[in-house]
Amino acid sequence: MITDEQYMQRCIELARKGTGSVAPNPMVGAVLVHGSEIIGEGWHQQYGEAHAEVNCIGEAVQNGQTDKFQQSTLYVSLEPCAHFGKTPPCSDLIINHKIPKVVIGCRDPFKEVDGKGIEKLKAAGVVVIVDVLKDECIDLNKRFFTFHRQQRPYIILKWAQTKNGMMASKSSERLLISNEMTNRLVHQWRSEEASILVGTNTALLDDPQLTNRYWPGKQPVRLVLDKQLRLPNTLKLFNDEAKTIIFNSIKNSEEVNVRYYQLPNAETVPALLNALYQLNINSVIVEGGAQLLQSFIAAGLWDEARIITNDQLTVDNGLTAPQLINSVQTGEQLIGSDRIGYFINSSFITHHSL
Ligand code: AOF
Ligand code: ZN
Repeated sequence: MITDEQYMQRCIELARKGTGSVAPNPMVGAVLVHGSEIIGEGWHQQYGEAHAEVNCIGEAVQNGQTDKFQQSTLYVSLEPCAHFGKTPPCSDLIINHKIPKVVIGCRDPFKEVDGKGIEKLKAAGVVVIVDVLKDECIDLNKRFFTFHRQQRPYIILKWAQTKNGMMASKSSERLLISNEMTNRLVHQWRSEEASILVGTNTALLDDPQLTNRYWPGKQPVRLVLDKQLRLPNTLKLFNDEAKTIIFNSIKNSEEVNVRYYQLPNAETVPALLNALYQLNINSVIVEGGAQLLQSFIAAGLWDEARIITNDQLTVDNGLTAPQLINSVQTGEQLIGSDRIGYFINSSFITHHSL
C-alpha cells in the first residue's frame, strides 16, 4: 500500500522541477490518484502560468481519465488557492471536477489564500487532510514562507574568512581563501536567489560584477547601498549583465537596467528589508562587506550563514570577519538557534578547472 506520505513525497519531487522559474511564487506539485494508480501529475512550471493542480487535472483529462475523478484523491504540496490571481482558483477547479478528497502538504501563508482554499473545499463537501509532510513542504518553499510570514525576504549571509577569522582585505588574499570550486558554488547560490546585496565600500573597493557566470540559470537582481550616490557608473555592477537597484537618499529614477530607489534610512536593515518586501524580492544573499553583514547579525535578521573558510591560511592585517556568536568561528561549528550555518572549507576541496 502506498501511503499519503509517499504520494506527498512525489508532489515535492514534482514541485522541485519548478526551481528557478516560479519565484516569487512557491514551487508546488500535485498528483491525482485513483485506487493505487496515479492518473495525473503536474507542477507549477512558470511564474504567472498554470498552477500545479491545473496541470495535474489537465493531464488526467487528456488521458481520458475523467470518469474516475469521483473516486479519486488529489495530493498537493500546498493548499489549493482560493483567489483570482493570474489564474482562477484551484479550489474551484477541484470542486467542479467533483474530486471528493484532497490531501494537502501545508497551508498557504499568502494572505489571499491562508486557509480560504481549505474552507472552500470543506464547504463544498470535499474531505480535506492537511499537514502531510508539513515540515518538508514548508522547507521546500522557505523563501516564500519567510516572505509572507515575516514580511521580509529570506536572508542568506555569505563571506569568506581565513583560519584566524579574518576577511581578506585585498583581492589577492581573497583569491587564496576561495578556489574555483567554491567560486562555482557561490555562483550556484547566486542563481538560486532573487537578489544579491553589497554595501558602498565593497562596490567601490572591489568593483565586483555580482553576476552568476559559472552556473546555469538566472541572474539575481544586484542591490547596492549608496546613500550619497558616490559610486561612479563605470563600476562593473552598472554593466548590462543583470539589473541593478541602487538604494540611496537622493533620487528615484529608472534607467535601462538600473533603478535608483530613494530610501532615506537605507543603512538600517529593517528599512532596507521593508523596501525589498515592497519590491516583491523574496530572497537576498548578502555578500559584504563586513560592516553590512555585521549589521544584519546585530539586528538578528538573517536565516542562513554560508562561510567559506581556508583552514590553512592566516592573514595578519586583514579585516575581522563578522561574528555570528561571541566566539571565534573558525572551523566547523554548530550555531545555536534555529538558524543554519554552513562552513565550507575550501582547503579540503581539490581544484578543477572550470
Ligand atoms: C496553488 N497551486 O501551483 C501555486 C499556488 O498570481 P497567481 O495567480 O499565480 O497566484 C500566486 C499565488 O498562488 C501564490 O502567492 C500562492 O499563494 C499561490 N500559489 N497555489 O493552488 C500552485 N503555485
Ligand atoms: Zn492555484
